[in-house]
Amino acid sequence: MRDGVKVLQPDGIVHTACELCPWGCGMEVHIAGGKIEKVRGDKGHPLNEGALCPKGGAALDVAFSPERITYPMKRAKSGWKRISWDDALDIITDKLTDIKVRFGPQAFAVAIGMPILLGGNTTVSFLRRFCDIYGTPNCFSVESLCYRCRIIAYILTLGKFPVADVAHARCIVVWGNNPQHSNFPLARRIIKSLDNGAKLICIDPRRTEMAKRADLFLQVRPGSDCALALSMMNVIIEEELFDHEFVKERTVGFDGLRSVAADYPPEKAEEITWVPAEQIREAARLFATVQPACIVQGTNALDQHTVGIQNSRAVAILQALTGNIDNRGGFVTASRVHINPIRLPERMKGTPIGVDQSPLFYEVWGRSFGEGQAIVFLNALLTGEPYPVKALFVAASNPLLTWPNSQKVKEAFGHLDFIAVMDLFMTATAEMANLFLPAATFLERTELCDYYGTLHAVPFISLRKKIMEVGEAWSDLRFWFTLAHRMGYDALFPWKDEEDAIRYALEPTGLSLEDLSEHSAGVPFGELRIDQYKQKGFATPSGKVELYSQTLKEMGYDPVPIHREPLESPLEGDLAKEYPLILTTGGRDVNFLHSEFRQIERLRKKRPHPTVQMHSSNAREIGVEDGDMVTVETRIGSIQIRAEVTEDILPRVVHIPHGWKEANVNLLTDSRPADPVTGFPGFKAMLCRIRAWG
Ligand SMILES: Nc1nc2c(c(=O)[nH]1)N[C@H]1C(S)=C(S)[C@@H](COP(=O)(O)OP(=O)(O)OC[C@H]3O[C@@H](n4cnc5c(=O)[nH]c(N)nc54)[C@H](O)[C@@H]3O)O[C@H]1N2
Ligand SMILES: Nc1nc2c(c(=O)[nH]1)N[C@H]1C(S)=C(S)[C@@H](COP(=O)(O)OP(=O)(O)OC[C@H]3O[C@@H](n4cnc5c(=O)[nH]c(N)nc54)[C@H](O)[C@@H]3O)O[C@H]1N2
Ligand code: SF4
Ligand SMILES: [Mo]
Repeated sequence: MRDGVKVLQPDGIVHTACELCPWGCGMEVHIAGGKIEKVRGDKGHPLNEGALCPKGGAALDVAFSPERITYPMKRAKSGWKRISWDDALDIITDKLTDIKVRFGPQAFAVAIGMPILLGGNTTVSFLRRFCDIYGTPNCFSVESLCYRCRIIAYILTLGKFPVADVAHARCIVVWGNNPQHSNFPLARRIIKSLDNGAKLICIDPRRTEMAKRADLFLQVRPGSDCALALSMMNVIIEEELFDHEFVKERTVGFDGLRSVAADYPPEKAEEITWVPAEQIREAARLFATVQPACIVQGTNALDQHTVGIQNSRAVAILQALTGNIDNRGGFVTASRVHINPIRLPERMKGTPIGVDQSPLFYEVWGRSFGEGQAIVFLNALLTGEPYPVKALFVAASNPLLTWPNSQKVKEAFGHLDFIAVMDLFMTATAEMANLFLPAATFLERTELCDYYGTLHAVPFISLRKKIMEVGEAWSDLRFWFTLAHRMGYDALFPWKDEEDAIRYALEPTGLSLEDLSEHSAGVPFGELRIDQYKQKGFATPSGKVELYSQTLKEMGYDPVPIHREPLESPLEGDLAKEYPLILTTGGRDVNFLHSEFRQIERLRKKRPHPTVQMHSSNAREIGVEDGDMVTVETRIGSIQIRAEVTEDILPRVVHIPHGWKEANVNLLTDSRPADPVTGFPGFKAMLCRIRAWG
């Protein structure tokens, strides 16, 4: 243990939920002699059944890292100056008060990162409540580039957001997803099903661990998935393999879909996708005939494209064509606990920045998601339009490395008068800040975790427990509560601490904080909603699955998925003459989360440096060998990075992970909105060129 640690729980084993990535595995924390000794996977937990990934295993290395900053600091003339929490709160309260008077509350914005967005709703919802009361609509988060696209697409198609029930499927399609690295509890469940005889189709430009186990591996060109999905529909419709009764009774727009799919026979799709026509046929037949079947869609690999919404719609449509909706082994939703609403009814005065450009990103049929588009926000900072934004609070995020076009992010942030960052470490973003606030790790906070089960089709609710305090680090929630009280919002923030707030949230559930504390693996809650549509139909305007979307049509978007090339395409225009390679970015590494954990020796030594993965044929062309330094260039920028020469990536495609300060791939990416519906950037299919170093 490091200095300044105060253990708050008695000797023994405390059960909690890991939060070093978005999945919330059950974790045991072993305490002996007043010291935290080790962490282990919780065997009784339905998600991870006793296992932890390397990050989870290194939880104490993270919490006790000597590089963690555990006191507030303000920017001084040279470097940083340690200050007290009282002073830090004074600085930010004065700033917020001043901004509101001089520019209006909308001139204050917040950027929320993954650790608190998915760290349990009791944190992020209270933060948004604070913004509601202060009066700014300008909350942004990584949802501007992650998973909201898929949620919107599934809602537009199915009226809800189901997940793949891999545990009961006989055929599983893993599409743009590398779960051994990005979702280790899911990978375990898929492997279990495969061991029980389920068939596996993998669709990825890289031969991943999962692809190596697949019955069929479709090595697709990045950015062409929509054409592939349409071609699979073409085969399923032509060969009459679809679920006729479901399609007739439960869907609208089949004729429109059929005529679009007719344009994508496998031979034509082969030219677009680079997947052999015969493999497309085989995949379509396998998916439509081995039942039940489900598609596990990566969390962003299909979304960060020109056809982001259409890719996700195509996945939902394939599920519907084969009648794999609300069934075991298909697409299912799980009931979610109904806690007391934390947002205020009169939330969001004014429209967040970016909503005019992407209205569906904000709201679908009155279901509001309540955030602006971060990428458009960058333009607002640079131009002062539609109005000036003066201060930014960065809560658990590192946009300087994780948002597209880092140079532009830096310039845009340079226009701000004031930046506060709440984080565990000194990040690239924090280096630009005026104020640094020390955050608590998940081992240092109490939090309600009510949706991890929903995401995994294993419904349960659990409690993350505060096990210790480290230095002067505060939980994000404690900070927002204290700030609310400082700002005079006591009446609307009546809770004295996290536990008090969670008790309030839990009221309608019939569960108490004590119930949750006692149940090591969380409390199973609710159930999978099997056959739900038979009682309730679908929550779309037509009450049916919308193969053809009138909503999209009326807003000027494609009503049926149609393939459109990426903003930079090897098949259209002249850019490929100068930049002949396709760049996909951000494939996950199980040892890291985005830009995190590079300072954790135990994890770093497993992958000491970033690499650009390229096919041996492309490496040979430029005289590069495995381990050589190369320069990668796009229209946006260039970086130096080590080459990793492999046979496991599609020729002409290269891959670079994100989150590495020493070779930041987002210096190469474009922040133009790629998907017109959501404004998502095109992280997964740009054009680049590579040359040997020197
Ligand atoms: N260890 C770890 N786990 C994480 C994260 C992390 O940073 N580290 N991040 C979390 C978050 S926030 C997210 S969003 C998820 C992301 O999770 P996923 O979206 O599932 O990301 P990956 O697991 O890297 O899988 C993406 C796969 O898609 C492939 N791919 C790239 N471009 C294309 C394309 O155009 N078409 C197709 N079909 N495939 C393509 C890549 O080669 C890669 O194998 O992971 C979560 N889990
Ligand atoms: N090129 C490219 N870029 C990408 C992607 C890609 O695929 N390609 N993927 C995108 C995706 S899907 C996502 S979700 C984003 C993620 O983007 P971010 O959320 O910005 O990613 P992180 O690097 O995880 O930043 C989280 C920060 O929070 C800090 N932190 C950890 N725990 C806590 C806590 O409890 N409280 C506080 N206050 N701070 C904490 C960490 O130290 C870290 O600095 O990246 C995106 N960027
Ligand atoms: S996958 Fe790893 S980091 Fe993510 S919650 Fe589970 S143990 Fe923690
Ligand atoms: Mo993400």
